[in-house]
Amino acid sequence: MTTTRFVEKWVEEAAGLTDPSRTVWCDGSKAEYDGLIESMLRDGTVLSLNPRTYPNCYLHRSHPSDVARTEQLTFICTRAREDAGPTNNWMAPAEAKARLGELFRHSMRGRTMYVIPYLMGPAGSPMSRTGVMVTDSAYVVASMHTMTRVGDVALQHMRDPEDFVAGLHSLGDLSPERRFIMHFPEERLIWSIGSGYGGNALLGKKCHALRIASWQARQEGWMAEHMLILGLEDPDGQVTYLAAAMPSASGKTNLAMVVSKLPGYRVWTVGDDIAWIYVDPQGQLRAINPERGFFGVAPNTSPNTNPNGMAMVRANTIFTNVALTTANEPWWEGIDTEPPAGLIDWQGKPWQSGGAPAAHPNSRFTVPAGQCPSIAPNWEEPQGVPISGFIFGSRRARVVPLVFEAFDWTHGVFLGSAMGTETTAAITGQVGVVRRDPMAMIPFCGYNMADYFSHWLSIGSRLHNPPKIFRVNWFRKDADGRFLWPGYGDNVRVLKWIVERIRGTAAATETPIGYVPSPGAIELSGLDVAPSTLAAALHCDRDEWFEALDELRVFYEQFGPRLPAPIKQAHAHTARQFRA
Ligand code: GTP
Ligand code: SPV
Ligand code: MN
Repeated sequence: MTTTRFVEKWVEEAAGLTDPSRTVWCDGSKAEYDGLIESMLRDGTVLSLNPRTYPNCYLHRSHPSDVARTEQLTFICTRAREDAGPTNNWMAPAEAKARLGELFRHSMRGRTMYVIPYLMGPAGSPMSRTGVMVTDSAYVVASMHTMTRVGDVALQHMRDPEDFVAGLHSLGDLSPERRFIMHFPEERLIWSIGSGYGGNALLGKKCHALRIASWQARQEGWMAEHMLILGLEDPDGQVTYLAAAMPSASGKTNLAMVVSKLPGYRVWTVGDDIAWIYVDPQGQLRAINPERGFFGVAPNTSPNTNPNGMAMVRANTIFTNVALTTANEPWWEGIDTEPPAGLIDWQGKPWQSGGAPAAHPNSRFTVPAGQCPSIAPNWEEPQGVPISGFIFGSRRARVVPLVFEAFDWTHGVFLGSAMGTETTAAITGQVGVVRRDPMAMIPFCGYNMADYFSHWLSIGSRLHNPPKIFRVNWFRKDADGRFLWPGYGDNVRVLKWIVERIRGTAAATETPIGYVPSPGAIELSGLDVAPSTLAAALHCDRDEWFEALDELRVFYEQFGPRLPAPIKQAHAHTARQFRA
């Protein structure tokens, strides 16, 4: 393995602190993956699924208190508190290191320390970045194999001997009392202890590719976003690439690989969770997917809602916290089959009908992206794909219409900053409460969110032809609590309108919140949705918006003078439009 003195020195320090019984350098090979699986089968960390119907697929049951991201235990540790901003937990770097140093001391005693050099982004891309993480969890190593590019390829992409994000991870004792996820963006360093769960433990993902990367992106003039990337192919074969930010468990994976219900249209998948986006020399935004796999939500994935998702998890997949059938197959709520007799729940106990869900609501699958039937042929293109439009989507039972378009870049940044959403099982805590989640980045922005808004505004001024920005909401409900819009495959009808707006051909009506599709502009052929239901889904209620704008004003106030003036002005302008 080619490594650098700086990498070796950092690994030695990690071993000095955690005191593992041995250190293994990972090469990312299939033999290594198979060996990890074998050892996890032996110690019960994973169970084998039906080798005939789910070849090379495994079930992992996590500790019952370690099933989702824990935002209250996640910190940004910058020298100055204001640089983390009011929406992040902050701790002084020295204090964080003192407190976690105690927890990490000897934490790997009797365990193996795996060293994982990983690359975020396609091989050969100038956008790709290297990380080196150490961990005492074989499950984390196997997951990193699927989610990132592990081994020599990572070290070969270092631009200088110190060019890597360092990540120290230990399961510790898995107690939430002794769990912390710490980020030191000024040192490109991550310390995470006490959790084996996805976003807390696969350090390449949220910790590196979003929190540390967003800090670097601001310094270097690019963007690290919680966005899917897709290409919509129209009946003429023309592909338009869009990137969409949606909060956790709010539809990115599903939209990224959606099978169109509109004949002639087809969606190509580039990424389902994170986009790294840069301005090319022509002033065009281009995006790469820094990941190599999908860590997707299992519940409600079915042959009807997400056929590509169902097809891709039939091999080489690790399922976490799903239920198990007597045929040794995975099962979850919303898979579209009745719960079979003899079902075992996510904690390994016989499932009781009428009781708690059999699969944990945040149960997930980890699968190589290349297995997705709709994976774009150019998904690993080093230059990325050109982005023609941005979508901000969230979960709102009320207030927010199915789709509308921003007036311009600045107004679109305002709409992104104004996003609110109902919380989901992807984070520990209450589900279904509305919170502010600008650009779906509230848990992932590694610096002051007011500066993040400024960064978005400044990117716009560097663009030759800024992408149009759209707001969507698949989750609006009627008075009886039923979804107004069928969602899933029918969302392509909305994507079609979006692409036609980008090309200047679709009809829209100007309203105080933006351009809303004119009656008839959204294709409803072959769909059992009455025009009046669509009108209700698109309706903008004056009183609801007044209330929402007021909540937003309170949210903005916490940023004080750091909030960029154009955002404040867009907010004030919208409120005035409603009054007029
Ligand atoms: P993270 O991986 O947590 O970042 O989430 P994500 O944004 O990729 O969410 P995902 O696509 O996995 O969707 C989460 C949940 O929302 C699943 O239960 C989906 O079935 C559901 N969902 C996705 N799209 C739609 C839709 O169009 N309509 C409705 N009603 N539900 C949807
Ligand atoms: C999310 O919560 O937004 C996820 C899952 O994508 S995790 O990687 O666990 O953060
Ligand atoms: Mn996510």
